[in-house]
Amino acid sequence: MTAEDKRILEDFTLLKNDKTIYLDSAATSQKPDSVLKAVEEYYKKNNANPLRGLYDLSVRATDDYENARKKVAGFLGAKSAENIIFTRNATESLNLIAYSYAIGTLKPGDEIVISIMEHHSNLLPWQMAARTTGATLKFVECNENGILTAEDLKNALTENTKIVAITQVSNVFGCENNIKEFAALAHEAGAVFVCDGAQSVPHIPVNVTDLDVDFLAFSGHKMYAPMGIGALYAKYELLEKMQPFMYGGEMIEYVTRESATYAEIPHKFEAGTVNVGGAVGLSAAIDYINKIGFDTIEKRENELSTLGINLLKEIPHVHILGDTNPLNHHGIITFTVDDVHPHDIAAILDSDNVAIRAGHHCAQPLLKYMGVMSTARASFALYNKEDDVRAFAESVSKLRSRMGY
Ligand code: 7TS
Repeated sequence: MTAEDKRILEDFTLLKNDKTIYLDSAATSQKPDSVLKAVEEYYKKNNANPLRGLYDLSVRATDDYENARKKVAGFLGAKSAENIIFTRNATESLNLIAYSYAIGTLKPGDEIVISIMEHHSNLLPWQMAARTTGATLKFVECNENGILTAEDLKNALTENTKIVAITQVSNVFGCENNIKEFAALAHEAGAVFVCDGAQSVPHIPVNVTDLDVDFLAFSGHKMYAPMGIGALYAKYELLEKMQPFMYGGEMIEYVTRESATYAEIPHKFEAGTVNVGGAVGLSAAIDYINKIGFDTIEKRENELSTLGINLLKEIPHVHILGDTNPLNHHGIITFTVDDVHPHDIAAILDSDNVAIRAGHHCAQPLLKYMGVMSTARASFALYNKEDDVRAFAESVSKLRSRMGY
């Protein structure tokens, strides 16, 4: 363990104390103590129902919540805090776009274009929107290494394309799509561009203004924040056209028996009592990322991906999905082993305390397209170290013999 490994591990009590070699950060990350402390401090010092109270404690809770919104806006390079809507997670953010934007704007004959590598959360909302409006859902396919080209996207776009929704980093391949170029193509075709940032925002600097995306969805829990908090970035002129997603308290201005006027953007899209503790935790997670710096995060994750891929390549009967370039994996290695079911891979690795994911990774159409039913996936974050990757590869190397081959 290097001095830097040790220093970073000090920040994560669970990892320091637990025997688990945690390689499932694409599912959810572990949380640094600074995030846990910020949430605890909020509940110990400032907890009240925000946004409606006229007393000091509620004003403090409101300030915590709105400061977290400003922090997210700054982190993503958004023009204003009004561009940020707090949600539970990326899934809710994507559903918000589908319900509040897509359903209100799409007509029969319109087209929604997504890629074959989308997580179900960036697929099912569009299936629903297409079903509801009579629009058509179209897929752009990637090559066998998970590469999606601008040319492929361009060929799928027509004058009927109204929404293009694509992930920035695939949760299966770990590869990064050229979102800036894709968004420009969508705009040329007269469509809005939705970016699923669930797997990118935790790992690379993402600037929504530079990328010129219309919407970006992400989850806090994959980026060192608590579960139950996420956000949607949206351009203001689009938010102005959108209907509320959910209706009830906190999102209204004035209510009569028959009708209501709604609160200003962004509160119009945040019905019910909001998750202040989560927002405070997300804000602390952003502070933590900024303190470490994306340079360090990317460097460590790239080193771990490179080591993992190089070690796995040496093991007979192991097949790695995705780009042959380890630098295009963003801490994700998805693989299969001949004759061993991914669930057995995960169970055997677990007996060596190595925690990985096995299954379809909520990307069933992609796995079908790739001709596999199920795969195993190791995913790394800042707190992983070379020893973790070596233990993982060692365990994988013994899999087949332990299965009796
Ligand atoms: N989009 C992508 C690209 C994802 O990887 C995930 C979650 C989501 C959206 C949904 O995020 P949520 O926080 O709303 O659930 N991906 C995974 C995964 O790969 N393993 O577990 C969850």
